Amino acid sequence: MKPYVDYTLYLVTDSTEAILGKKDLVDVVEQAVKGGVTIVQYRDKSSDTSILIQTARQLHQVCQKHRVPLLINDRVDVALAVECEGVHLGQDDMPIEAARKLLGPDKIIGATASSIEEARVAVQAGADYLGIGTLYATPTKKDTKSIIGINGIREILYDLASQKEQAYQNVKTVCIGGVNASNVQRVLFQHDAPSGPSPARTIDGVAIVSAIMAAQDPEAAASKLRALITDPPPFRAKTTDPVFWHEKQEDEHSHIQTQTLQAVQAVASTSPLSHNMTNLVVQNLAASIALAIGASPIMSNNGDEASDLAKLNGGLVINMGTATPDALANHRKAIAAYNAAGGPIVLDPVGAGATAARRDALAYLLASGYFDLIKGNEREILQVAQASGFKLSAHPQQRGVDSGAALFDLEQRAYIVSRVARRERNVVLMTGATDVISDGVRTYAVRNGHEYLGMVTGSGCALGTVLAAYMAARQGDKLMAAIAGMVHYEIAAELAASRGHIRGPGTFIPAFIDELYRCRVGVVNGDEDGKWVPW
Ligand code: 3NM
Ligand code: MG
Repeated sequence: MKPYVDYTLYLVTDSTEAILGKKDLVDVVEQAVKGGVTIVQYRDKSSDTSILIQTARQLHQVCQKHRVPLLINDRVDVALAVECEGVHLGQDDMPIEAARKLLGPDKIIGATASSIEEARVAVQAGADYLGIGTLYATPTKKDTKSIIGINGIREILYDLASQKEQAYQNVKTVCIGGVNASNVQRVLFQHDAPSGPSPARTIDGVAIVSAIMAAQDPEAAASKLRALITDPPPFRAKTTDPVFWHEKQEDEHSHIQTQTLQAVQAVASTSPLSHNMTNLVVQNLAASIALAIGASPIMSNNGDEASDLAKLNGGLVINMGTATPDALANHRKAIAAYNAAGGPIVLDPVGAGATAARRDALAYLLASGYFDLIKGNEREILQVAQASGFKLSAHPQQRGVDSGAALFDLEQRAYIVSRVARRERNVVLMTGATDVISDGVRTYAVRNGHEYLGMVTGSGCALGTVLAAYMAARQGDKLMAAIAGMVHYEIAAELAASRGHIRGPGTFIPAFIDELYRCRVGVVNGDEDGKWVPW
């Protein structure tokens, strides 16, 4: 019978000095297994056969002691010689069918797959598991065929899930390439996303070389990775499930209204930090707006202070307005800090599609961490959709490409927004005359607001500032928190614009800040004067 294999934390060894250093391979593997590695692959591309067999024997003893399976990379003969649990075969190695004949039905045979086609072929040939990659570029393997990212891995998982044959459902999967303690939780979280119409399929584990093999203390490194894999990620919503209005036996409208009023109060009473990494032009307005809603703004583009700021239970806005290499390096540090602390991050992909540099910046940021909310106008969100691997060609024809006119009708926009949110497993907001917001399950159109907002520099960026504060103050239902922030913002704009003395966007700005403030105070005090009804 085939042994049961736990693929959760899959260690691939490396004997090169660059990674192993002066440490002893067998020692390192034993420590790693003690730390929580669940399966080991001995990978050695350069040693002679006699050394391979000798080392494999020692490794097998260690693995057997800890009841962890040992596989050999490439060398079926070595696996046969030491009678370990199986092999891992790359695309250039022995074909799976041939290896199966030599090893028999009970041995584990894994295969590398970088594409849907390779995955299908390996499953048909009888692979027990697939090592899918390369996820991220990694110095450990420089001859990688293709860097496929989260999207590439998702596509393969999705294809497996949509096949009817049982073999596709049974095959196990691990991803490989550049996985380490700073990204493992996000990688797993985003592979969990139900990205297609068929049932979701999750990944069974992560395969790791350098984050364990190169560590000073391989046991500690393995045990930290194991804990990160097991623990819920800090950025997961703090309640288990979104609260649905029908469960509360309320109508939807009044549920959102109640949630919004509670959220306004939560922001006012906790004064959450809204940490903005944004461009000079909008800093002043964004800070004043944050103060008006009762949040506590800080404008800091220095990635090195993000880890201290992330401890203050606030939210972060990453505004791509100035996507220089310097700024991006700072963004990456801050993203890691907030993801680790669980503080919400709002991504504002300003001008995402406008230049090649901005498209690259968007891809870089999306690979840098988990964003709780991505907000942008129609073109920006379309760019995010593309970067997220969402195939727009599968959707109805665009209507036109004129200036600010909507490219898609409302229903199409709602579809795109909800699918991107599902893929990214977050909240996506597409702003416009009608805003569309979704968490992949619930999708809403918000019709509040005023055209003057579009004539004020930085009003879109400042909405990000507000949303980060709202999501920090209300960490349970992220979608409702974001809707509350939007509603506060847009209703204040309506109230401001309707004042008698407003002549245009210039006089509108101070009135808008006043109304943001008055709405907040009104809700907190229950004043007649400041009363406003969301929606
Ligand atoms: N195979 P690290 S990537 C051995 O894509 C290997 O098939 C890959 O090393 C593939 O965990 C890789 O240090 C190296 O990034 C992964
Ligand atoms: Mg190989």
